[in-house]
Amino acid sequence: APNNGWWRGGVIYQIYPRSYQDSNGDGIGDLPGITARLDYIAGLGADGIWLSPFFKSPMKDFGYDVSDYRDVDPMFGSLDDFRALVARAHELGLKVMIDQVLSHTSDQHPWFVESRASRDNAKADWYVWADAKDDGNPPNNWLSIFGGSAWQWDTGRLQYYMHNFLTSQPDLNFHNPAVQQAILDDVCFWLDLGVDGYRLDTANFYFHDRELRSNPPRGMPQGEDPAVDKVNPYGWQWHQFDKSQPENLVFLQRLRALLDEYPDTTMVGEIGDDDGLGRMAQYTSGGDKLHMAYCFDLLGSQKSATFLHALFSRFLDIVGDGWPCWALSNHDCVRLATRWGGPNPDPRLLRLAAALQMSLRGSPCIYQGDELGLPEAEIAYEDLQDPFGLTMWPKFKGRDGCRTPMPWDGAQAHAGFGPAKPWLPVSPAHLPLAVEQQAGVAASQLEYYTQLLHWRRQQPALLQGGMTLLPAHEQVLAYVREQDGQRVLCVFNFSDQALQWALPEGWAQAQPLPGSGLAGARLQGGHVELEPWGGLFATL
Ligand code: TEU
Ligand code: CA
Repeated sequence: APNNGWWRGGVIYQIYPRSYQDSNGDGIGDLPGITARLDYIAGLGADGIWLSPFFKSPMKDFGYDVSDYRDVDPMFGSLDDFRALVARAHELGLKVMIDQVLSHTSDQHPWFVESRASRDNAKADWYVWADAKDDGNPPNNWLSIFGGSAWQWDTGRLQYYMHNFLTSQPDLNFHNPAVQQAILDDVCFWLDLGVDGYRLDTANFYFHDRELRSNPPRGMPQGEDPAVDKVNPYGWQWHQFDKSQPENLVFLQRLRALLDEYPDTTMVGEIGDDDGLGRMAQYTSGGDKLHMAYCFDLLGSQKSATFLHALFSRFLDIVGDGWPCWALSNHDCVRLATRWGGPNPDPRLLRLAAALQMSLRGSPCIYQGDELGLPEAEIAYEDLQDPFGLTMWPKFKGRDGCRTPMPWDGAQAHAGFGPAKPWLPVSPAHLPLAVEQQAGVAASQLEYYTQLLHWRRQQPALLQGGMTLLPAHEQVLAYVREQDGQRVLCVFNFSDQALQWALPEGWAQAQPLPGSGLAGARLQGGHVELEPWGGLFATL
């Protein structure tokens, strides 16, 4: 299918339904609440939304444990509420992508209830079952991302079943053709409801190594701070999926063939992997698998110009005809403002991060609230809801801190999220940063994002243009984007020092490209005067 849909360069806005807007006063966000806020998202300048799961679920992993792929959980509303949301979004010119959690189901999904009932029922081979080793131990040393063995002993079947996350998230056996067909049918259901695409949960985990080979012992790749290192928080080893990648690619081609029957639809895969960039490039190449994929490289705590240069240098070397989605936050990691900005994030840094995200080759994904510059919320242990936080506290404080209610109006109860006490506390630090407190305020983060997104739509070089990195520099990351004769020089000072940066060969006549809202830099003779966390866009 042609690689020129809305998604290629479009801005995706991620919504965590539980925490966006509560319309019926149960303290939990819901679909009608989202529908009421779509004009805000359209006004911001997003092109599409990605809704995290709202399907029937016991909510052990807050919806990433699905017990019915074809229905809305009553706490979020009904299928009719979903139809109304899609209709309103399309009225506003917003595309709608929904999460698809295909690699595992809830243990309360009827498929698993049947599968675990015996060793010879029709669904017996729909999950990954294995005998204990002679000593009664699990078949191998695979680990769950949520800690501990990836194998759970089932007293019914007297066998282990595999789970990459909670024990209540048993892994589907994609090697079974009947499973693939059932999954494809469920995906089709939402396409027929008019969705414009999918975010695919753990898109590299669908198949496992059938020979159950143990992972080689490996150290934990260290980020700057293992507690928030997204690549491999707990010594987890991605290897259980390496051997089965060829089958994974074939399934992605089957998924793509299905979507190609629905015009202008798209998929973005979530890639958690040792080599996220490489997997992203592989999965989005050839126009016959995923349209886009995001990896965790910008979801860690590293932000130096040196780190970024190395990252984008490798990206450009390997991406070929692939297409990345650049996320700076999501519902699984510490919010950007705190992760990169520390306890008192410098607003200039947050603006620079947004300018980076909006000027890279690829499609940007904004996590709800990052347009307000929200810091990570402090959650007390007794308020924790995320099982990942409970089991890992205090080494990893869980994911609730990035999932607190969206602040709409700091002057209203619960920041305007809804009439009832929300399921997680609203962060007091978010009240002065709420939408109402920033809308119309010239120097606010919200107005900056709005200006930046609308400006970006007028820059073809940024939407789909090529990208050439300029030589590495200790503090300054710089690259050129070009398309149809428009060349844009992007210069970002990823340091807290003021400095001068010499214009590259051929750019002596550079002129500022106005209108982005980015500040803190000016052209001066043959160089750029950069303030801390300052940057500029220039053209010839
Ligand atoms: O996340 C996959 C994944 O790798 C993350 O869980 C991440 O590594 C982990 O949360 C450490 O922070 C997806 C969803 O985004 C996540 O919310 C789900 O918990 C997970 O899959 C299971 O469905
Ligand atoms: Ca509600």
